[in-house]
Amino acid sequence: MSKQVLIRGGTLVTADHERRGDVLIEDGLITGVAPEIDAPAGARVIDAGGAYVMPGGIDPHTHMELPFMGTVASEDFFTGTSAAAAGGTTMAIDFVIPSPQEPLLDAYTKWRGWAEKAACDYSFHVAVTWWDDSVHADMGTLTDKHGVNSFKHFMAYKGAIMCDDEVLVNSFSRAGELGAICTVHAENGELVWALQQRVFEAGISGPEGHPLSRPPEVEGEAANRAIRIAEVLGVPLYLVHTSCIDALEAVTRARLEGQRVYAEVLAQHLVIDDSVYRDGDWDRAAHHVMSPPFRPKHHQQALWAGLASGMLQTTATDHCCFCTPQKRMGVDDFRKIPNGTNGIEDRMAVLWHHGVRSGKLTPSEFVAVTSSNAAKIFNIYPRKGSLSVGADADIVVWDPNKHRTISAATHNQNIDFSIYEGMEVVGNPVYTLSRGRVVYDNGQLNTERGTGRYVNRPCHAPYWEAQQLRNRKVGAAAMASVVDRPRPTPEEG
Ligand code: URQ
Ligand code: ZN
Ligand code: ZN
Repeated sequence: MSKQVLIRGGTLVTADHERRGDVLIEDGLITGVAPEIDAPAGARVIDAGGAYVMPGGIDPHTHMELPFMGTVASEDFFTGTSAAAAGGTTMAIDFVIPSPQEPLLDAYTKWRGWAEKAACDYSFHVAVTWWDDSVHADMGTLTDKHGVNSFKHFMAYKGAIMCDDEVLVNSFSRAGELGAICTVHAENGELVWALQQRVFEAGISGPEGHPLSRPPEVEGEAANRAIRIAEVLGVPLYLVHTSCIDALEAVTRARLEGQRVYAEVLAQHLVIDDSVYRDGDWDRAAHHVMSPPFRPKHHQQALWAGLASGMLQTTATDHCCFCTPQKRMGVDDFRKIPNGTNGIEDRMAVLWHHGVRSGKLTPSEFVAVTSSNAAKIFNIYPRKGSLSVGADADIVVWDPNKHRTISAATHNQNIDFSIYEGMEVVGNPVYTLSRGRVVYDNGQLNTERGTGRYVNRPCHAPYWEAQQLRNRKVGAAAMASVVDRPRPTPEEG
């Protein structure tokens, strides 16, 4: 297979601008970007006339083969990264999720083993699900030796992987020392637990009970709490799957005050609403059981505005697949339905169709929110998320007029349903390249087990020192206001 590829005659789109041009790829890297490049002898030439040439998508939130709620997600690292390629995504940032008391390094090693079968590049956020001195130490080893620069915290899932405030404060502080970023699943797990009991005891056992136990206020409270804890500790924060106005308001307030808060929205929360829980079909409603749940439709307009305005910086899928028989584990009790949906193959097309074709996003903004912003936040730009010379040749050739009707009957995801079943999307990939390999070739999936590589993500040390400096100033000013405060005389009382 040729080690050289020339992508010719397309419109090159980066997060900054669009221009006509050619891209030359050699040995997995971009070696030339120019208005016109002559094809080297023996190079494969891809005609991109009439198409967009963009950085491959980066999905910063996936869960391949996750052991969760008594079962294991049906999508593994090979099938999931293959489906990603079919949809124009060339990198997934997945999650190592240690069980409480499980050493972080043991869990990390386990997940690295699972991911060796991947067909596109990948990396890992590492979840902090418990705390003691060994966790403190392992976080340091993971940043220093294993290229981890982000630590996840689940504020929901009481009795399983939920963090209380003590863990949040310890872990956020440690991440701050290391120059790593903290990410959170922001739902108040105590409220969810209490509401689940009340809904179930009121006689509601079906999937329609799921959203009733996790209203937007439950997400808004946790989002604001995480933001405030990060503010006081002076650490950057990233909220995953921001699904509602309540959480978006907390993010917006913080960002407008200059706090370094990033936020992600899932493609599905932008286009699917909570009516899916009420259409009477148990399986279909259970297919949509994920957390945070799908929301009343009016939240979508705010999320699109958040994305267009820059208050939300990234899009993801939270791809965490459980087939219908697995969902039926909760047939008598919605609290037992494994939480998660598909989406890695559809994110880019859903965002193009509903975002770019509707005028909400420009092609450059599309590239920013599907690839470049995630690369910048998680410190792998411009190696990933760009069309720069020297970058990995992770590229998607995008036909803005290619039609597809999304269906489980034709998708590549290893799951027996699709939350987007029947959705018509115009704008789809024609070619996807993963470090120069044509892994999706005009409709033909050409992925190979094990060709994906683990991507090290260095910490943001330089920017972090500035944050610490600010924090020390804030701290010193606060102390001064207490220590130097004029003391009332005994007479004044
Ligand atoms: O909460 C998550 O992000 C994981 C466990 C996937 N499931 C979900 O419902 N979002
Ligand atoms: Zn989550
Ligand atoms: Zn998740």
